Amino acid sequence: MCPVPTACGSVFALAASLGLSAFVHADTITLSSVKDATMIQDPTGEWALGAAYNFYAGRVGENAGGTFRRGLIQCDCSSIPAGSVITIVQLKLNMSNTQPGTFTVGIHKSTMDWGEGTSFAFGGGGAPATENDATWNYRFYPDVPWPTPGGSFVATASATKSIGAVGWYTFGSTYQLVSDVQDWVDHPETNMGWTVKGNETTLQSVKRFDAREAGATQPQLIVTFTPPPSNPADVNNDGAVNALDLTPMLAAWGTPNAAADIDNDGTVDARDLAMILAAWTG
Ligand SMILES: [Ca+2]
Ligand SMILES: [Ca+2]
Ligand SMILES: [Ca+2]
Repeated sequence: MCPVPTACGSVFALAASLGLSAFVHADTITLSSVKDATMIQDPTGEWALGAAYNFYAGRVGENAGGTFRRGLIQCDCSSIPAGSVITIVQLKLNMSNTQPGTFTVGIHKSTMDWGEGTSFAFGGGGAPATENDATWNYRFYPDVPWPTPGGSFVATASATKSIGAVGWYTFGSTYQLVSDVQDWVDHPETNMGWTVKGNETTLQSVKRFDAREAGATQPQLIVTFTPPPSNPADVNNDGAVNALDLTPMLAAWGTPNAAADIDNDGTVDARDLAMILAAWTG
């Protein structure tokens, strides 16, 4: 409760004139995967699952050679406004097929870009790799190999989860998952997604997860963030204060239009126009 209402009103008006938001609010959005794939361990890196309904993480059984699978997943964070502060990050994956057994699966920040081709198979053995598929040996088949077969990622997982029976699993929020997404919002060119690494010791530890191609059960990245404070003089809210803001202001001249009433005094007039000119960014 404000003891002196007029003083508080002035503070709010001042805050508005300085471009400060009177209320800090958080937004939450759910992003889906924009590409996902499986690195299937084989000596030549010829097998892939770029367009499959699933990706895999862990070690397959002896009959399948006891080899490893590692998932790759990337979400597009560009709908989070630049300058936002990320506060909560959760990655939800639907694990849809498994042998009995509970194993730890880790989400590791990928450090190099990779591709998703059109290879398709129902099983974890994969199909012959197509152009730009990520495979065990290539980040873009058949021309660009990984420096080390099996992908490039941060050794320490950003989040881990103990995964047993089929169902939805939520990774995070952890400090490192938040840090990964903050980094991608601040430097979008560094977003290479995550490598999903399962247990690589025990036979038949492999877990099958639904990829973006699965539709409703595809990965979900849930991000809560505080957007940067908006500038009240930016009437059309496009990030700049310029002539484009004058048009809606003049159209609202003499009215109580909230967007164009920059000093919040109940009418759109010359004082609001002066504030636009003072905040002009071009
Ligand atoms: Ca895919
Ligand atoms: Ca504007
Ligand atoms: Ca006004």
